Amino acid sequence: MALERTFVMLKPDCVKRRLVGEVISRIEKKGYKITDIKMSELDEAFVREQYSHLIGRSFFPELLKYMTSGPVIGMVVEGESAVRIMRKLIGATRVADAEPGTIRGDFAFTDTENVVHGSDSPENAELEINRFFRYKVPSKV
Ligand code: IDP
Ligand code: MG
Repeated sequence: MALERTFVMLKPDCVKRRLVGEVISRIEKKGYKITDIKMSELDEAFVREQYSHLIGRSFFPELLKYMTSGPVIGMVVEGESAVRIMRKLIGATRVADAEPGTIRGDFAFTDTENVVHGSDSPENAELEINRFFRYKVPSKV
């Protein structure tokens, strides 16, 4: 086991459906610490970078429309094996495969609008954290 950090993003449907507290509560109850958080709207360029592995797939236009449909909340989540274990808490990508008890298993009902994102490796976590938080204005206080 290793202390890790991962990037978790509450997607537009999560914010619209008022599931933010529920999802954050599950992350905290598992014992993880949220060490940074920001609400933001994503633009097309961001979504194309974040989901570059899916450009060309038939559902990409739908994914782009969804991810730019409203604000998201990005977080840095820290704890033991945070990358792998957060993916377990989140559940499978496909709604039919997401087990009850996982966030997607309990709340998602389409393959696209699946409530929450979690990085799939420590390397991608660092890339995704930098991508999401890079526009943050440094505090002068
Ligand atoms: P992940 O979010 O579980 O890591 P990825 O394969 O990285 O899954 O896909 C990113 C996002 O693209 C998914 O969370 C979902 O919103 C959307 N997506 C992935 N596969 C499909 C699909 O087959 N149909 C519709 N949307 C999909
Ligand atoms: Mg992924």
